[in-house]
Amino acid sequence: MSALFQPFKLKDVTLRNRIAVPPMCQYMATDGVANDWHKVHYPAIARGGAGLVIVEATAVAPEGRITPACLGLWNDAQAEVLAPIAASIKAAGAVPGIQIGHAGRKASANRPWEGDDHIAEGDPRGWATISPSATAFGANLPKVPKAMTLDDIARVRADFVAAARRARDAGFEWLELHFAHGYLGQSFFSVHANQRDDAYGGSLENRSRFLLETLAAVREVWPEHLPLTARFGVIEYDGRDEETLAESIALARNFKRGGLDLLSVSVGFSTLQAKVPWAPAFLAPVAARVRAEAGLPVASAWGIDDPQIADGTVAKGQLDLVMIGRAHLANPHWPMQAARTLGVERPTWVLPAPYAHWLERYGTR
Ligand code: FNR
Ligand code: 536
Repeated sequence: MSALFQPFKLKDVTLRNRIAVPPMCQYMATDGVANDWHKVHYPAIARGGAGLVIVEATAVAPEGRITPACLGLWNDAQAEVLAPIAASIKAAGAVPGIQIGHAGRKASANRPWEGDDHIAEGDPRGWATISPSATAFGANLPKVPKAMTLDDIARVRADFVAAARRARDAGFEWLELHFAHGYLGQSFFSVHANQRDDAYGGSLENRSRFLLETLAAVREVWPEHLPLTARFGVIEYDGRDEETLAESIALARNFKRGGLDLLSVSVGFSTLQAKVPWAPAFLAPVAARVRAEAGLPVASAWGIDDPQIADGTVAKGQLDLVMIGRAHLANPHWPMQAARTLGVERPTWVLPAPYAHWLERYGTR
């Protein structure tokens, strides 16, 4: 029996299998509002059979967008358009999730196919960025952010809470806090971005503070019966990986104590000095270590597009959920095809009766 096609229960939510579509920015929104593209993209992918579909990084505040075309959830008009998208993912048989975040010093950028760099100074499309410290990421992202005041920190925490409340009311059943990829949450944790000398910088406890306080504040409004998760870069591949991993596992334990239900294990991307060992499923053993040592269910992604490899990560107990990103863009029916490849007998786990009935007779190949 395929491990990948076993259901997964977390809190009161049951996924039909272990395949999750990770958040993937579409860079197609206007003023943070979703449109017809998002209305076709998300249900189309959900229709392919994944258990969970997480809507792309959605900014909790205007200055937290990566690009001017990113989604937002800082006003009710944005939530109003996301509600039917959540419903459509659910109608297609997947659990609707959303990732909320703040891009910090990596915000105010051009779309990947329009340069992938910071919007030039003086261009009215850009805006001032904020980060724990006034240190730029560098290279294509040279803009120097403003170091956040304690008021800024309190305000962004409140923005996360307001966005979580809107996500809840819009019908999302799975919330992911974006604390990864060199954006704001990751930047508080990372010594590459955080040089503060107050309660939010320095020691591991202080560098964890923004993330744990934000989790605690969101936990207050996110329903107890629904999964509250985070994506976090546990490793930078910057040469001090054992130290970073030990700190990350300590943070993961605190996340668990703070009511987090699952950690999506990713890479920090906080420094240009990183040497990421790209290879199929290279992060799975790292995620497995976090899973074992922190005692939290984990999801992970990166370079998993082979059904056997995906199945193996679950069968070996490395991952609870396998995130299949770019392969879903190439083939929205990746899960259906994977089921066939892995010899899963009846595809009815994904097919609603009007399809299943006819395919039983017509054959599915
Ligand atoms: C991403 N990724 C990403 N990650 C995240 O946490 N939030 C996001 O909004 C995005 N956006 C995004 C857009 C696009 C176009 C890509 C390709 C990637 C990272 C993504 O979730 C995933 O981790 C990676 O793509 C690696 O998985 P795959 O693609 O190798 O399966
Ligand atoms: C993956 N990406 C993550 C994004 C958007 C763009 C691409 C996100 O989390 N919103 C990535 C991040 C850093 C380096 C390489 C790839």
